[in-house]
Amino acid sequence: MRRLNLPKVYPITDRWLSGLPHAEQVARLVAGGARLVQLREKRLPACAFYEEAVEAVRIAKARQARLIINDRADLALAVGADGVHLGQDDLPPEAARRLLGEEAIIGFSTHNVEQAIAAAHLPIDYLAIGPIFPTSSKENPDPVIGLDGLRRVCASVRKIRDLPIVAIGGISEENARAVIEAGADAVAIISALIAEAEGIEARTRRLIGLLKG
Ligand code: 3NM
Repeated sequence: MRRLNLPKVYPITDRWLSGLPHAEQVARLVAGGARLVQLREKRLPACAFYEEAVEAVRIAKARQARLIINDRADLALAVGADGVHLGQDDLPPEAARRLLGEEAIIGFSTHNVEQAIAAAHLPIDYLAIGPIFPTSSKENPDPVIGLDGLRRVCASVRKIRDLPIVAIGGISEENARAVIEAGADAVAIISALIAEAEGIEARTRRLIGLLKG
């Protein structure tokens, strides 16, 4: 399987936190330089999320950015997104792969070393691990694993396979460099980028600049 080339900064949208439609968040994130964005929606009915996702895909494609849909392989397929990000309780990655095909990006959430080791054997393009730090953007988050937990996950997974690793949970301008130095290929971020509608573009550009090189 090819190795996905992940940009270091992987923003995730949140309509309720930002107060903005997903497409508008994507427009601002991409204007700030984001090359890969995930749409995450836990509350809107599928028909409403579908409409927003169609528009978000249009905006991302126009700027050559890639778009991933959280949880829903069916929606990813329906809107022509670049891939899907699956949780432990979603459609299994093998099934999503059958639906979306070899070219799709499939990401998978893990929350401890055991889950990460199991995930390394799945047909996925990147593995997410978290929460690294405390987060208030997710309901019922798993226990925080810290930078030491992240290092352990990176070491264990890479013994099995050269799989890109995305760190998530409580990552900000203050700690993002330490997360990359601990072994993550990328940082996935909600609140530090989009919790305030004002300044999304500038914060994205600043974080990308901080992690350059
Ligand atoms: N997943 P913020 S933590 C969506 O542990 C999500 O898998 C997590 O938001 C996991 O950047 C999390 O605001 C929330 O902390 C990330």
